[in-house]
Amino acid sequence: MPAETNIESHLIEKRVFKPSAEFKRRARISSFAEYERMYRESIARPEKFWAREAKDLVWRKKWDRVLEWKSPFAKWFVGGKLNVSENCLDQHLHTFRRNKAAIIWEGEPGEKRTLTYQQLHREVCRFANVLKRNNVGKGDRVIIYLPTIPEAAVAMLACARIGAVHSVVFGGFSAESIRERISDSGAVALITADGSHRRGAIVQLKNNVDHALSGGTSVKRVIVFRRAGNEIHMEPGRDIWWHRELEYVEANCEPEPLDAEHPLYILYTSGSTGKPKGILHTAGGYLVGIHSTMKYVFDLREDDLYWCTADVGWVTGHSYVVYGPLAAGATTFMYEGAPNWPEPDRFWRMIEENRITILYTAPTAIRAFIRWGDSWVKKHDLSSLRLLGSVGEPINPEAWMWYYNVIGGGRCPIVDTWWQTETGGIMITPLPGAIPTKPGSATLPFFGVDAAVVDAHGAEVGANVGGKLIIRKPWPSMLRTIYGDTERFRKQYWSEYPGEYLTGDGARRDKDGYFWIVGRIDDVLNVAGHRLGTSEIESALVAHAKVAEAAVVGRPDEIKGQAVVAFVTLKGDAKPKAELKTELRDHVGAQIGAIAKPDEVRFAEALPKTRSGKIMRRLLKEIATGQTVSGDITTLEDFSVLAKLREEE
Ligand code: 7RM
Repeated sequence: MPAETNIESHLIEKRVFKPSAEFKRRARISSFAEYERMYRESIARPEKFWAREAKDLVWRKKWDRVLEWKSPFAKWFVGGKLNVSENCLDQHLHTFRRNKAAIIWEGEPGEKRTLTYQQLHREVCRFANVLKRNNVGKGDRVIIYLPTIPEAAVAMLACARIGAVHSVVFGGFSAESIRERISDSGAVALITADGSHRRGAIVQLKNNVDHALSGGTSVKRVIVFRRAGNEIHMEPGRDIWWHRELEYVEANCEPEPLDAEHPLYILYTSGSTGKPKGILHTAGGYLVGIHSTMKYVFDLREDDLYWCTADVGWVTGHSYVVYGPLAAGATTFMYEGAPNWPEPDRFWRMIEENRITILYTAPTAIRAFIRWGDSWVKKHDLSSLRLLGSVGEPINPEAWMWYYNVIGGGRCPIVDTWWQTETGGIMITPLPGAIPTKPGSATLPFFGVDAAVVDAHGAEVGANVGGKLIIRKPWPSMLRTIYGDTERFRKQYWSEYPGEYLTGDGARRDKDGYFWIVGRIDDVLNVAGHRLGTSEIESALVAHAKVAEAAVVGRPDEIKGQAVVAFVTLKGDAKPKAELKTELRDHVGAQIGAIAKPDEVRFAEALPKTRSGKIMRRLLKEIATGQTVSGDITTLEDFSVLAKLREEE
């Protein structure tokens, strides 16, 4: 294959970790052979496979057809009726789970709350009645702008109960982002809090909402939960208090039976250009996909205490903090605040105190923990953990090893789960009792997922050749469209390889068929005719003892086409000296080869990231080329990072 079409790979990882006998003994899928058999069957007869999975849920009316596929439009469980909130709540009330903890929550200042399934059900019913009382009905869009508190789950489930469509906006986003999402979705109501706690300070949520709504929008009602107690303005005729409203409502609210294809939520995800895309998910297929991955990937047991550290404003918070665990009848742990508040051992303290058994977090957090030092971890007993998960970015092999040894005590399998807002649920992942893991690889596709790496013509590439990651068959939790923009939906995801879903990620498969995600296709570098993914160079840098984090981007270069620019943050005591730059260049040269050696190394105090922790390479590219930063930056977590990077130019 010519170099222009394929991404090259130079960093080959050789370590393999087999599931332990101990883990296999109790696992749902406990051998590779069993995974293979089920996978093959799920690809050969997907409708049969998914119908079986769907039977785990409660349906008010059984579907007539499992799938109707008129590419690129899929309908799953056609003719079926169900209610997502009924599946997450009511079904458990007829079982011993009635008094089981559904949510165990900790606020950043340290308050603790536990809601049993019975209690959560009651809160959701009452709040659903509050929505109804305020003229929110089936099909109406509702913006949820809340911190990661139980009320976020209550609000989401209450919408699902009456068939309203929620759109959660990250608590860290600005007034402008809220305004944009209201206008795109045509939301009639907004649910928020006075404020939220973050690193000891109060985020002025309600104040942001006031700015977003000034000048008028489609929002007629703002329901405000009192969380932080900060003083706020209440607009007469528009704003009402959550706790006051509860005084007027009953605790009975029957779940509305909804078509399987009824919209459940819209979640906005930033595009590199233009406005954010409103990814639309629908009730039936989504819940089937989420429930199935929850069960197999996390190998859930009834007595697990499961903690996914994601904010509810990210798709991971939707699928694996709220809907997945609750549909499975699990206990989901929620935490409102920052991982280093009041000190960098906050996570480990909560794991020890609550005896958390499953931890699902992001590489960005893992790299921060490494930087803060092992002593914070060592202070705590983490022996309750039995399974670890990673999501959001490629996990650098060195970070994987640290996670495995220092957090997992060499005892816990790691599930590195690849998926997207668009896919709704996990797509490529190890099954912890069945699939041997390799540090840095998301391993193999989940059941029913027909993933492939292809060249420019759509032909599958050979082992260790990079290309574009696509999904060749529809799956239940797939996005249905971009809200209000079907043309963009077609163009963005389905036009390059007609009938097949374009993920936008670059990847390769190794000789065992394992997938290695090398980053976004837009970020791939072209250095003297060699196409290099960002993740390998970054992983080589992160493997250096003094490096905490690295982001690699291309800068136009007359001779090479693109020059490699590396932005590097250092660990605690390392000094940003000129000699270290040379050392890092040579280190990459030795690890990968001369072609990948950064032409320029820049030390940074921090890298620009989204609220879910993804490095925004697009901004770094603009900085590296001396351009002004343009395009959508509404998802940037900390604007001061950008200012500092500019100063250092
Ligand atoms: C769940 C989520 C999606 C993008 C995706 C990838 C990257 C996510 C992994 C990963 C390598 C992983 N949704 N990504 N998980 N890359 N390994 N395990 O993150 O819509 O916010 O982002 O994130 O580039 O396309 S998302």
